Amino acid sequence: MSSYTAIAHTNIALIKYWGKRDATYILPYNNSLSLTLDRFYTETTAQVATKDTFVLDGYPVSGAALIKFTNFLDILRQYGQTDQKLAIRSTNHVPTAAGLASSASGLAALTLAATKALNLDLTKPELSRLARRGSGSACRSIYGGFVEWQKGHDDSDSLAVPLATDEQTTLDIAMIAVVVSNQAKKISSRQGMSNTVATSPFYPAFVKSCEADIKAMKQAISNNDLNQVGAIAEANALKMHATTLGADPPFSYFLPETLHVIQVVKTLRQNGYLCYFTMDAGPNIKVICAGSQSRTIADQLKKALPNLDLAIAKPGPGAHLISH
Ligand code: 2P0
Repeated sequence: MSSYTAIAHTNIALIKYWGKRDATYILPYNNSLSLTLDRFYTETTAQVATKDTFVLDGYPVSGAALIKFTNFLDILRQYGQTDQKLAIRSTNHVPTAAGLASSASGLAALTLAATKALNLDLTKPELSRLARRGSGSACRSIYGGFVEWQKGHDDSDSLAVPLATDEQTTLDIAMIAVVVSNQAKKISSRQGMSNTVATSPFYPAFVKSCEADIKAMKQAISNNDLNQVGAIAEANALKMHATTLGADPPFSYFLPETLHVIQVVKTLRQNGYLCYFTMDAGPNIKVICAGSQSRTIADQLKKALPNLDLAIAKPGPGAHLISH
């Protein structure tokens, strides 16, 4: 029986997805916009089998995690009108010390490999819609470069669209992951966003501001204006994190060291280096800078933060098959 191996790369949002208006179908409140990265990816192999099995990073998955996984396969099977079971092996090529989540690359690679093994030949928009059902941000990892997740009206049109048709960006951009902690976070992004939507009075203001931020970000990207891209992304991330302080009970993903790294980025900026930061549902910082300056800026960061791990990433490709 043929097996199919797919690769999908992780993505980091410049305009954040933070909240679902429909948790079953994973429909977001606002459009989000991300950059797919070359450095971090998931490789997943799928093959028809007598029962569903899932081996993640060399270890068989069982219990609640296996049920979550088979529930997602059921969505793919329902779409393809098939009841075939699948054996899946998945490996995350995200350095363990990178402190980056792998759900976006993981679910995107799984969607492509599994649908191929189920004998479905889907278009990218179809793959994006289905990947979204596994994890919202995964719909963006179907494409490379800059990608917008359009919130849509319902399941049929909530999907990602690349900003450039060839998925290439002319903007010279890189992201440097600065690892403050690689411990699993106490509040998952799924739980964190759901508490925020339900209780934070700041949440509607965040959603409203994302509309303007998306527009301004698209303009900045098409103008190749990295300064604007960084400034808008940094402000949008801080607005997202501000919503968590208004939640009941309040929470924050910041650690003391997070603020220290932010201060270092701001000082570098004052010293003439073009760099901004963004952060997701965890304490780590991603520094946005020009690709051509990324080594210099990483050296400066390392000088100021000698104990923290850094990893430089550039724009990466969309999900693709590597063998079958
Ligand atoms: C993002 N995050 O836009 C935002 C910013 C975290 C902070 O997408 O519940 O793992 O599976 O849809 O996609 C992380 O959320 O959440 C995320 P689910 P997901 O990248």
